[in-house]
Amino acid sequence: MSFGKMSIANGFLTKADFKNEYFFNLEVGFCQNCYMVQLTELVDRNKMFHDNYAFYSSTSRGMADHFKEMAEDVIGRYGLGTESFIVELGSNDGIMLKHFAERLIPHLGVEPSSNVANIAQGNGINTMCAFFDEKVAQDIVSEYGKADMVLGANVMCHIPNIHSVVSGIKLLLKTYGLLIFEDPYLGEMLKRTSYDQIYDEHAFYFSLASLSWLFKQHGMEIISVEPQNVHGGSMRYTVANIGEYAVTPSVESLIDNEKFYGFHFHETYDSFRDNVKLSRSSLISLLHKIKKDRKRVVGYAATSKSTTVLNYCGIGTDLIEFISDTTPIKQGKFSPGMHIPVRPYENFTERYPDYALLFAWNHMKEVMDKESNFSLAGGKWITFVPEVRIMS
Ligand code: DWN
Repeated sequence: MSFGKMSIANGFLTKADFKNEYFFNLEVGFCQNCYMVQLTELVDRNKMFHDNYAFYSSTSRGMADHFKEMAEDVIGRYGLGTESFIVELGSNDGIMLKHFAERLIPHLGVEPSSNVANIAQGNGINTMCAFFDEKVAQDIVSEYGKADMVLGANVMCHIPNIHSVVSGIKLLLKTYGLLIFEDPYLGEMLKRTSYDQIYDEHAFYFSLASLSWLFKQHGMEIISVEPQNVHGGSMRYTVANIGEYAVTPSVESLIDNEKFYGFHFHETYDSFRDNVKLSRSSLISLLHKIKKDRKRVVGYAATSKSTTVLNYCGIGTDLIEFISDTTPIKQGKFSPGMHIPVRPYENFTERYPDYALLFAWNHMKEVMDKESNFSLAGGKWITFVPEVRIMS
């Protein structure tokens, strides 16, 4: 399915940048051999991850809590301590690794965007600035030795050269070592029609079927799966060398579920495409109706996901006044492609709009908890996941 001409999801720009803005064709395909759903055109990684990367993991309170729980869970479950060595891929500003650092557990973050890597480093979290691959894995082994555990949250699906990454992880891990990672789950994206998960940074949309095939090529297998209630429905996978650990029943159960829901057939993706088109037309009609009624709409959170929605639906400043966001690096700039102004969060609270279009729908609870005054003032929320509606 094609979403047409698209900008870099986190490519927030100044007016001077407009004339040189980069576009690509955002399209996803499904492989009937390996069951992978993935982008068909990839953007050069240096255009996405660099010294000005606009996403700082620590912008959500809910995600900070989630990664604290994840760290505590793996430390407790696998008895990690000062003799262990763990590596996190795509460690961003150190939101998870800090919990290992606090317990003096030897660790290393590998993060390609230097601005966020520097924050982690400044907070005493051992971080190297690099795109992880087999060569980097070899360098880490030479300097630190093999790892007990490799972690990744919202990173594996970002890396197109996935075979080099898996080879690197295998090389880096001890024989009994574990890879534990989580990413948005394809099943949730299909169920919720959350097509906004599709953007340049997300090269893959993983299912258990596609990942099992992938890891098998490298002598590894998924030994457990655990659904996570973050980022619109994610899955946490634990992966080991084949035969080293017992495979838990969670794996068979999810395989059966994916078969039941037809993840192996292109018809499933055809239905998703139809649902996406319906979602687009409903959102456009709703916003036009609101505009006709002369009401104000402001976007809430300039998420990466919003770039897909705004460009695919052709929503510009004619329908949305501005987008409010808490990240300083985005404020004062314009949204990729549609060039909607991104303003500080305070611009939202100072003069509430009639409607707020919630781009951070994945943080719904956190947002609703802190925005009760908006509703009290008569403001209404618009969401588009799982369907377009004004929330009561
Ligand atoms: O995979 C990825 C996910 C995990 O994080 C990355 N490729 C990039 C990023 O995606 P995103 O930008 O869609 O993430 P979020 O967490 O849905 O949105 C973050 C943005 O929302 C930040 O710019 C901050 C903003 N925000 C806000 O303004 N007010 C977020 C919250 C919770 C808020 O209350």
